[in-house]
Amino acid sequence: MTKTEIVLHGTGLSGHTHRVGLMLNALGLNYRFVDAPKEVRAAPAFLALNPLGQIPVLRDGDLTLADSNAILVYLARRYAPDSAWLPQEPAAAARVQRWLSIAAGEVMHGPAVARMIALFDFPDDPARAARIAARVLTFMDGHLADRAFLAADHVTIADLACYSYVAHAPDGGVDLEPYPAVRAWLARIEAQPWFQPMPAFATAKAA
Ligand SMILES: N[C@@H](CCC(=O)N[C@@H](CS)C(=O)NCC(=O)O)C(=O)O
Repeated sequence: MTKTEIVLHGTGLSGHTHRVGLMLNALGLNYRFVDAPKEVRAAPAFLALNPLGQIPVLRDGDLTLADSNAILVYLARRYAPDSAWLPQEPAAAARVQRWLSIAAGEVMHGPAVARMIALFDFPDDPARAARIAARVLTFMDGHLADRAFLAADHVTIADLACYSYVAHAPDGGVDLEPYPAVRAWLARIEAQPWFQPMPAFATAKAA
């Protein structure tokens, strides 16, 4: 890679990768996508980038950064420092951080794990994932009943962090029908000019 190139290592069916791809699109940044399925992630070259063996990994010149939410924070601060993607004001920043934590906690262990079990034979408890999904979606639906976006009155990295696995909850058998405010929020994200969908389950089963 060249000194100035941005490279995103991920897979087309990874929601963690998708949120980073959305942010790169939103910021208008050119990048090269490198496919990193299971066997690539287990190889020494990839483990040198992220010893946890997880995607996504972002490389930006000399910087190598793992963890999707950490990457969102980096991109917002590095390429849009005065923008609303990640506010500076303490309470507003904390509201964004709360949803990054929910993305890594309840959204991961609920809808994301339900999808991983259904699509990739991930060894986990489907009933537990369904329970956590119902809990977080009920909370999100109430929260979004009188709000357009999760952490502010405009899109922030909190929305990107939560979008992909909530939108693809039905892949894991989690019905979004009971959550109208969540569905309206998904539609608002999908209406953004930088939005690109994550490939649907039908396209492959290889993440
Ligand atoms: N906290 C990490 C989690 C990333 C993650 O779980 N990635 C999955 C693919 S979507 C992965 O690489 N799993 C392989 C593994 O954990 O061994 C992040 O937000 O980037």
